[in-house]
Amino acid sequence: MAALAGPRATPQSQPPNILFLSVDDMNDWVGCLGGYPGVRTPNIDRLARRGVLFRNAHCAAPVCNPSRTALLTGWAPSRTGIYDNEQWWRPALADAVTIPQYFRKHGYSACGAGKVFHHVAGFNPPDQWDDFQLQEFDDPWYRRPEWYPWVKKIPSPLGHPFNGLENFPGEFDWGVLPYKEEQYGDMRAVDYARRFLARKQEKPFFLAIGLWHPHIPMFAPQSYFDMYPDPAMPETREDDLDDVPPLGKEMAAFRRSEHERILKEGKWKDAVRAYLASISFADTMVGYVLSALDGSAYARNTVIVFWSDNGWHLGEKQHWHKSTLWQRSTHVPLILAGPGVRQPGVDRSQPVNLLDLYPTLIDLCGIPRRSDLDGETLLPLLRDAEAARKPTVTTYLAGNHAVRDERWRYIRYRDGGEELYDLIADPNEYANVASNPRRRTVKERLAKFLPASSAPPKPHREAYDFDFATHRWKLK
Ligand SMILES: [Ca+2]
Repeated sequence: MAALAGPRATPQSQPPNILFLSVDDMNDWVGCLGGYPGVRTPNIDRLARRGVLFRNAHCAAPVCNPSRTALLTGWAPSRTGIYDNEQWWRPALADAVTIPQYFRKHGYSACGAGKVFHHVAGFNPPDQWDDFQLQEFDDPWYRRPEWYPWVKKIPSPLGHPFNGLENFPGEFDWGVLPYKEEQYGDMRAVDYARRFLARKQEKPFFLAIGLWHPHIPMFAPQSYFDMYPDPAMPETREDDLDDVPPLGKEMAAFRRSEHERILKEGKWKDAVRAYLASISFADTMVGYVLSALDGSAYARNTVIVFWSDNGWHLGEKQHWHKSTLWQRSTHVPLILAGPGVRQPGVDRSQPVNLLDLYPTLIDLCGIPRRSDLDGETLLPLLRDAEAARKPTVTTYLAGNHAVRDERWRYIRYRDGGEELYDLIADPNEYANVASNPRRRTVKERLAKFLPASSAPPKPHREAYDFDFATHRWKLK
């Protein structure tokens, strides 16, 4: 009967599976990206050597929901009007066909665990997936029941807040939980990947494993803190915001009180250490998932995508968190490995965007292209390390954009305020040279890539009644 079988029946021509593996709020403090000398990320670094590391990758938006919505719908924030964490994308974008939905239409199964879409109730509709295991949190005692209805609240464990900061925002805690590594929430997503990859899969699969770390709260076992007994502090300048226009200052001032409190209480180094510990913890989780894949029947025929949804400030520009248009917030780790990835181990430094992943995965898996996606396939760059790329755009809130090429970052805010940085001469973006007449042509060239228009923001959550049990939204 073998002679009757079509070409797709032979193992060689099986469309590749996808392992879509993500971390949250991981900036470029990753060994292979060189953002923080001394950080320990052996598993991510190993993946970068066996695949292609994009050294100049940026998110579509510098905060969880708009970044993930853009990546998974393939549509830029300026098109969708999804700009912040308060906007449910699903009721607002009735026509969206996300990556998991599109792959299911074309013969794939789509399964996942952890944080893939934004983690609050209503952002991860169950109809996206054949199977999904919801995010398990390390701090259920802080979680608001209406946002996390699947989480069982438990009494706060002895010793919290673990950072010693009373009356600090509960989610922004850090320290060592009285748990073993196996009891951390991200291990449940790892377990899911292990079980999934050990089973016989009837269809090619899209497996999304979304790790929480190094997102706050930055909890990790003691051994990860022990890796960084006396961490070097990020470089900062007191007068860094002096040449930043008003809307940039406003973005930097978001949650400023937390920065001030961290400084006042002498906790800056502690928090840097916790972030490093959380990065290394995430790296261990990445290693577990990759080992599960390597030991499975799918090791040879699975495309691996590793990404972070946005970066993270640790006091640079007097700011913590993300939600800015600077390199700290927009620059993310991105690695592709597996079938179709040529010149492995050769880094790419052309500007790319998480929006480019949707069309890239379509091309790597040979399913029909979509003409309505805002990203651009990375296939030419995966085949030829020298392929040219256009500058790429990150948007934060309506009408504010950063355009990044191989050397420059040009920011334009909705009121016309501008910044321009030469990342080669000034990697920390200290000197805004936007008003330098000698740089006018650079600005004009990059300004051509600004979105022509900005969709009005979609409604915030308070505009809806939402029922978690049925996953239905109704505009009030
Ligand atoms: Ca995030």
